[in-house]
Amino acid sequence: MAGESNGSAENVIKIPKIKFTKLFINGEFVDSVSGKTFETIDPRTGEVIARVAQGDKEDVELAVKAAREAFDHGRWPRMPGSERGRIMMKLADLIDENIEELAALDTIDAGKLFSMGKAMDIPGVSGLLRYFAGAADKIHGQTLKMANEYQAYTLLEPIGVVGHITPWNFPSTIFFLKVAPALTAGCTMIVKPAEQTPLSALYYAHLAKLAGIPDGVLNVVTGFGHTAGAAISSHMDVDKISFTGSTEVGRLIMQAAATSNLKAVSLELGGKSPLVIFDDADVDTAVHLALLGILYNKGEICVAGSRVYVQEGIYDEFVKKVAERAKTWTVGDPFDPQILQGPQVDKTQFDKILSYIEHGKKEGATLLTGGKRHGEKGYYIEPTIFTDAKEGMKIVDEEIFGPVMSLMKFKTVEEAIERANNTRYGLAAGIVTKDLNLANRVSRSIRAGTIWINCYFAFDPDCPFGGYKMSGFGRDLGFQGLHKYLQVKSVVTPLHNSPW
Ligand code: TXE
Repeated sequence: MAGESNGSAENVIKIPKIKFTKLFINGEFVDSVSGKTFETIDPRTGEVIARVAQGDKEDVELAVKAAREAFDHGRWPRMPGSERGRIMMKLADLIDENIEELAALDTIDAGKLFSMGKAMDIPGVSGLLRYFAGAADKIHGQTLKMANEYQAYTLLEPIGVVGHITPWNFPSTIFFLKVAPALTAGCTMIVKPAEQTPLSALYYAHLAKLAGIPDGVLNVVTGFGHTAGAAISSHMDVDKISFTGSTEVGRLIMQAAATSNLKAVSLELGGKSPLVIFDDADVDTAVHLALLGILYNKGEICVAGSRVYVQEGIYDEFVKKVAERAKTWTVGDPFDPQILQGPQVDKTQFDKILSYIEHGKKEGATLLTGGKRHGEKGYYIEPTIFTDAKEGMKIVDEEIFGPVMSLMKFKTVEEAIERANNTRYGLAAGIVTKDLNLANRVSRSIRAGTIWINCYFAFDPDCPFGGYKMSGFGRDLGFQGLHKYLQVKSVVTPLHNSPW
């Protein structure tokens, strides 16, 4: 597999040789203590790409020790912010020099579109690094005029050793959503990437070393969640966990934090985001946003617009057009530039999605498009749209994390708001209307961390992102994303001789 080429004659893409498969601890690539490895699979074929070191508790122990030493005695937290920023800029440049190889790694590991990786994901992470690098020398506290003849200032200090536990749907983006601000803050860290997609994280560790990030600051322990992940979240010397993944595991992580050292926790969890389309919307635009909202990254995105509510006046036209457009949506090899949707990440996710589709049929929803696997090899699923869906059905209430849209009709604005909020999740929502007053009113009424009006998936390093309700708490991106890796120290001095 490694070193092969792929794609049409005029667009030949070199599948990268896999260079990094070991744990990265204290600036070195090392085998796991047990010597065990696990397979990472190419979802286009189900074949093994490489065997990767399987980190466990003992390896986490070594990584935490290295990170602790680097935090307690090392240069990184103590160097001027401008110097940290300079090194992060260098890392961003190195990423830009390796865009194709990094994008290809995420394509073979996660089934992501190579074209998107090259144009968006990988340039996005170097942009993210530059955004946070620019903030590294602008971390300020406050001066406080206290009563009673004292004054105080606050220092913003790095929170310490951070454990980042990341999922497989955006292996590069989520790695840097967490690592970039934590580096800016002066933290040291252990990253445990998802077992499905360990390859790009190890490559980033290599680039971090080349950029000059000191040994021990950034450690990557590949392995499974219930072993390596659990060892990080219950570790007494880890000061904070930043997690993106399922709500179920988010709960386990909070429990582990509570029963160990009460480490700080931030969680970005699942979603079941509504897209609400009003009668005055341009139907073609609405169809485009609805399809993008559910099919982008094959629906494996926590903010997927999986519940689409369309007002009754345009419902029939919308249904007709969305079905026509979905049938032209191309599914196939994610290296092919003509393809819009690659394979689901792995067999587990593939089976999970197909089983939700079966539930949808059994529960009385009507299949408008799709509904089965695409092709005979790999984990491809047809873009699937259900009509006659309603709350109470599993396909409407639960996160599917696949290319499956539930389409529902509504009459009034109040009904739309109530149904949009009828979920345990609160990550994002979309609104499509030309009426600004209506858009503003509805956006204030929906309990979700991000509201997109007449757009979808509009992210920016400066725009905070995170959940309400059971979609978690804490924000990635923006200054809020930085502040979760900082803690506040108040330093108090008397204005005159202290009475104490
Ligand atoms: O997630 P897990 P899975 C949702 C989505 C998906 C479902 C299951 O609905 O179908 O979750 O996916 C690590 N202690 N999301 O099973 O298990 C694990 O190794 C510590 C939404 O892959 O939550 C991986 O690194 N860590 C989501 C990470 O947690 C543990 C993205 C995520 O895996 C652990 C992914 C444990 N006990 C899935 N168990 C989003 N919010 O974008 C697992 N992990």
